[in-house]
Amino acid sequence: MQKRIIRPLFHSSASSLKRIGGVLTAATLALSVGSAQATDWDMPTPYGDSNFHTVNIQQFADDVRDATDGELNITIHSSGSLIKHQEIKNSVRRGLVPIGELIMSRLANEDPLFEVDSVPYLASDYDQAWKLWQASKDVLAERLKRQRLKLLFAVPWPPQGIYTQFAVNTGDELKGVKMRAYNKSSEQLADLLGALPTQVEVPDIPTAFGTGRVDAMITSPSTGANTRAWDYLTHFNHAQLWLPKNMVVVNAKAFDRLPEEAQKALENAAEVAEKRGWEASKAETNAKIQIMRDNGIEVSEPSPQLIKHLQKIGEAMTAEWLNRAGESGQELLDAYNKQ
Ligand code: PCA
Repeated sequence: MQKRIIRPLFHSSASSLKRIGGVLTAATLALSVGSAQATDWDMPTPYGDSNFHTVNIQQFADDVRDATDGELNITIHSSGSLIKHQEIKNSVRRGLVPIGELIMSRLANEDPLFEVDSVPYLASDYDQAWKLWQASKDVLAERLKRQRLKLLFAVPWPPQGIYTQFAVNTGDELKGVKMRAYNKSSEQLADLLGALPTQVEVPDIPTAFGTGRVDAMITSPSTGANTRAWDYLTHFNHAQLWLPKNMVVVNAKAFDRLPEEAQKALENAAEVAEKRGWEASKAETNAKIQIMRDNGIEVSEPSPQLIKHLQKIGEAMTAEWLNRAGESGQELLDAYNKQ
C-alpha cells in the first residue's frame, strides 16, 4: 500500500504514467526485480490505507500473489496517490494501469445504470443492496465490457447518512448549508434539500472543512470516522439513504495476456474478496458509529418528519433516474423487484 516500484512494462511509458498521475515522482520509478515471467500490476484506489475497502483489496492482492507463487504481483496505490479518482476508470480502459478501484456511481454521467445503487431508499440495507447487486451485475459487467473492462467484484460502503454541525429534525435545517458531495446523487440530494453541494474527494475532506469550503457532508460512518468527523462536526444522522459500491475493474487485454492459471487465481481471489468485503462492510457500520460516539459525535436515527422529507426526495430522484435510464433502467428495477 505504498508507493513502490512502477514497472513500465504494461503498455505506455513511465512518463505517461507520470503525466496522468501528476503525483508520481521519478524516484518511484525503478526496475523491478523478480522472476523473468513475473507480472507487476499497479492498482490505484482513491481511498486511504486504513479504509476497509483498501484493507480488503490489499488482502485480494496478497491472495493473488500467493495463489500464483509470486507470478502476479499487485501493488496497491491508495488515496489517489498514483491516479486521481476521476481518472482511474479511463486509465484502466486505456491500459495506463491494468487494474483499479473506483466508486461505481462515478460513472453516472456516462451511463445512469451505474448509479442505481445511489438512488435514495431504493436499496438502503444490506439485504436489499445484495439483491440490487444480483439484479444489476450482469448488465453493468456488459456495459463495462463494451469499454474492454472486466468487472471483477464490487463491495458496498455502509449506509449513507448526514453529518452536520447542528441537529437535523426535518431536513429544512440544511437549506443554504455548504454540503460536501461525492457523486451525482449526493449532489442532487443536497440540491433538493436546498443545500449547496460541492464535490470533494475523501482525502480532501479535512481541508475542505478546515477552510470552510463545506459545513456538512453525506457519507458513511466509515468515511466519517476515517476522516475524524469529530474535529469539525457534531452530529451524525444515520439516515441510511443508500449503499454505494466500489468496484474493481481490469483492462480486458491485460487480463487476456495472463497465463490461464493467473486468470483463474485472479477470478477466485475476486470472488473471495467480494464476500469478505460485504461482511467487512456490515461489521464496519456499527463499529464506526461507536467510534464516532466515543469521540463525542451525537448520533441519531432520522425522525419521522425527516424520513418523510427524504422519501419524497427519493421518489422524485427515482422517477428522474428512471427517465434517464430508460428501458434498461426499468428492466433492472423489474429484476430487482423480482428478487
Ligand atoms: N465514502 C465515500 C463514498 C461513500 C462513502 O461512504 C465518500 O464519502 O466519498
